[in-house]
Amino acid sequence: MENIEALNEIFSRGRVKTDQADLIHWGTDWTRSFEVAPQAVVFPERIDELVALVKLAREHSLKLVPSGGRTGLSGGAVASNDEVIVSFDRMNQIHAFNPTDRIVGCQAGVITQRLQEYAIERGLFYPVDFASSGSSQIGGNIATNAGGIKVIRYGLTRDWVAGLTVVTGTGDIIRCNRGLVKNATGYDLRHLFIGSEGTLGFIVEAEIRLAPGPKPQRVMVLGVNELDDILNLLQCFQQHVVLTAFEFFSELALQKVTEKGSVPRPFSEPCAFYALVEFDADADEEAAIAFEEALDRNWVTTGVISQSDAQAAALWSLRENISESIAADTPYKNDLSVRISEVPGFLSDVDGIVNKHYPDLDVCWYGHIGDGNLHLNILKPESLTIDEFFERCHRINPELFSLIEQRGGSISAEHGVGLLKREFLPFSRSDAEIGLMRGLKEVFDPSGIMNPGKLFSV
Ligand code: 2HG
Ligand code: ZN
Repeated sequence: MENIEALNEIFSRGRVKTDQADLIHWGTDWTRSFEVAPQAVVFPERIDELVALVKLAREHSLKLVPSGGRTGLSGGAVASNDEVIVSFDRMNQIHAFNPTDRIVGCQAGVITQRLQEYAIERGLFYPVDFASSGSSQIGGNIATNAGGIKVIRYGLTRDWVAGLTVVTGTGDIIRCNRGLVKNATGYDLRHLFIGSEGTLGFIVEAEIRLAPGPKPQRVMVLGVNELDDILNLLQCFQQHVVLTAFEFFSELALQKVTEKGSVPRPFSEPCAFYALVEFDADADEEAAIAFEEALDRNWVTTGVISQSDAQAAALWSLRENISESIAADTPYKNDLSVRISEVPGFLSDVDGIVNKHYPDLDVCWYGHIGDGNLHLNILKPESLTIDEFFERCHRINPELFSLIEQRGGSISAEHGVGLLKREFLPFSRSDAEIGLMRGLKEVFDPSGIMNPGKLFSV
């Protein structure tokens, strides 16, 4: 009660919520599988309020969970232990744009899609894109270094962050890099905060660089019968065309999307896998050559090419709607990555594990395979409870993650570690690295108030 009164003093005008429905709403993300038990949600509008909140939290041992669009898939924004959730919903302004620098200044709560539209209105492009861009917030994207569907050409969120303003767990406000292209003045703290999952402080504002407006795009969906051929196809296309995207998905993933009725199959012939390829429309001829070559080598069996933006969008829906279409199956999510050159061996490793451990379960394969990133979703059968099912998947993880470790890969390519993957972090980071990460946390957040329990256990 005392805490709530103190919070009400900082966040006047009803910006503290404690109703159970609000706690559940703001205290969870798209994982939906963790217990949610925060004590309050607050809605800052200014940086000085966050500084005051950090001070209060340090004095009263309050734990703070930064919260954006809550579209995360690893429990990074879940509040399950009496925390105060700090929602950025009211810090959602774009406040600066400089066409010479091509930099937008915005608050952390700006919705990703709004930033994309803002760029397009100025003839420019914010190229980080994914299915949840209509509700995810830029601060959350930065906190997980979000990737998405155009990484093969444009890179990750990290590549577009030119400056960051953060409030650390010590209550200091720091402005990192300030939009500079060149800045050789020692440690670039901006990059520590990118991907830090809210464990070092609050990302409150960002300076985001924009790309030149893209050329019109063309999309192909191709049928592939063998897993191995997906990589052959990637190389074949890359020899002829600069790709904007190279995605893949399995027949089960396609069935899950088309069952919902809003998009038809790309062609009637069912294939084991499908590749979605996107490139500049003026490279049509080169793409046709790549397609012919792939047909000759039996790497593809059939394909379609978009003839309009509407068709391109429909083909994209086949890939982008997968995550939502399988949500009702309570999937256990794996977000794995290896170097591109390791992908063929890695896919066969994963295939072995799936056949050995999940012969009785539906396994949905898809992902950004052009970046070496596989989203392997195991679907929960009705016969198992969520706990039984997750326990079974967790038991198999060490074997799967050992293979990732041997190939020098990552147990979380783009979704983050959060609560879901924290016990498996040592498969991707050495003891020495984790020790240093903990040391950095101690420096930026000596009282342990910032998103405790995420990334590593406390
Ligand atoms: C995607 O690529 C998202 O669609 C979600 O990263 C992946 O649901 C998933 O596992
Ligand atoms: Zn993804």
